[in-house]
This record gives sequence, structure tokens and C-alpha cells, in this order.
Amino acid sequence: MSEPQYRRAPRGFTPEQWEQFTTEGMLVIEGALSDDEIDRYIEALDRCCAADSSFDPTTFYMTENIVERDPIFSELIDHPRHLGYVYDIYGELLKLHLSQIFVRPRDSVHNHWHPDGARVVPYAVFAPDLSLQVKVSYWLTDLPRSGMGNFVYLPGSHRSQYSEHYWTHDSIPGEKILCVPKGAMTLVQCNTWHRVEPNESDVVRKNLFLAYCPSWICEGDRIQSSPNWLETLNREQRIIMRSYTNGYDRAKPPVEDFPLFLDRETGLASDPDVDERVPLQQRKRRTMHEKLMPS
Ligand SMILES: O=C(O)CCC(=O)C(=O)O
Repeated sequence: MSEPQYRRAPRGFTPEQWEQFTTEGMLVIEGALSDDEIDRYIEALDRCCAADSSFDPTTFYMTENIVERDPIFSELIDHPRHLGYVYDIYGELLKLHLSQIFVRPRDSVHNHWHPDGARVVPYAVFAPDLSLQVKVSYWLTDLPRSGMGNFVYLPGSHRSQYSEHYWTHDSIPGEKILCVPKGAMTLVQCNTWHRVEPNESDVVRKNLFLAYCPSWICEGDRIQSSPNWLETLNREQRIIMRSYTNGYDRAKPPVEDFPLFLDRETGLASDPDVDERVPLQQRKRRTMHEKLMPS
């Protein structure tokens, strides 16, 4: 049997992007998708909607685990356009938490202020600096102004577990209403408080969400993936789905799942100061965040 060809980690945060992401809880990258890529994703999104008998074009629609529904979305599991960013945060234990299609036509249904993830004892209780969930969004329709079902967030609010505006649609000082051209990509630190604007326009907002987390956080949109579908994926995609049958594998994945990626700079499967006595699957690997911290 031939040895797997390991890939280097894709490009991730620049220092300026990391500064913005950790300060604001949000990173906006316009022009991430070409027009052809936007068309391709919209076609796949429309295909998924048409295949669902519960889809009603006049009201809000959301469906999950889209990576398993269409090969175009399977490609997104490890797409180098965004994967390096989340690999910078979760490193070798990276996992896809959920993948979603959102369709927001003119409608009264829109979300109130909330952070993502656990609520009663939020992730931030244990991880106040780094979010245990990061959501990548691809915006497939132009959102040039407010009132279009826009995502709204409060920059810097990822540091607070309380808000007097929780569960309301209040417009609050300092909030940012995301107005982006189609093809933009955003990364949200999921402790960031956010809400959704009503859509008072005739433009149907269409977007994709892919959330990532460490492998030991529960899946958001599945319990297990179909084994037949997993067979269709490449090695890294299959690992990132983390469809383990033994629960503790989520914390201690099997040796064949290492390295997920080789180090971006050195091309090595271990950190430079590796202790060779420790088996690969038990060997500490630093994340980008740890490498940045003063020792
Ligand atoms: O539709 C949106 O822009 C945001 C959705 C949202 O609030 C969520 O997924 O937690």
C-alpha cells in the first residue's frame, strides 16, 4: 500500500487579519469568490432547495449538513480558500462543526441578539480568549444596505457573556450591519453577539455557513456521517468530518489521522522541538495562536 501524500497547511491569517479578528470578533474578506464560483455555489444551493419538499421560497429556509448533500459543498470541507484560517486556530484537531444553507427572502423571521454555542455555561467560561467555534460565511448575493436580512454584530462583544439586549432585535450603539458585495467571505468568532436584520427588500439573501471547532466539541448538524459518503472524500476531508465510532477518539484521534497537515513553514509533521519517544498521535503540536504568544 502506498504512503499517503500529506499536504502542507493552507495559508491562514496575516498578522493584521489576526489582530482584527481577535479585536472585533469578525474578519471580512471581500472578493473571496469569483463570479463563476458564486454561480456554482448558487446552482448547488438551488439544487438542494429544489430537492427538499419542505422548501417554501416565500419564507426563511435553512438546511444543514450540506457537505453531505452535494459534491460542490463537499469540496468546501477542506477548501484552501478558508481552511488555513481555522487550521490556525484549531490545528491538528480541526473538525467541521456544521455546514448550512441560509435563504432569507422578504420575511418577518429573523434572529434576535445571541452568541453561538452553549448558552447556560457558554464556551467562553472555559476558553475566554479563543472561541471554541468559528463560522466561515460565503455571501452569495449583494447586500449593499441594511434592511436586507443582513448579519449584524457588535464588534468586541466576544469578551462578554451577558448582554441586556439578549433575545431582542434592538438596534444598539456600536453595532455593525454587514453590507458586502456578493463573493465576500467572513469569519466570525462565535462568542460574538449577533442578530439579523429584517429583509424588507425583494432580494433573496443566499449564503453558506461552515462552522469549525476542535474535534472534541460535539457535531452541530449530525451524529455520524454516512460511511459510503465518507468513502467519496479525500483524506483531509474525511478526517475533518471526525465521524468516529468510539467517543474518546474525538479527544485522542487514531494515529492514521495524523498529521492532518504538515506544518505550513517547515513541511514537518511535528514541531521542531519534538520528543521522538512520544508517538505521533500523542505528540503536542502548537497552533498558530500559541506560536504567536510570548513564551
Ligand atoms: O442569518 C444570519 O446571518 C445569522 C444566523 C445566526 O444568527 C446563526 O446562525 O447563529
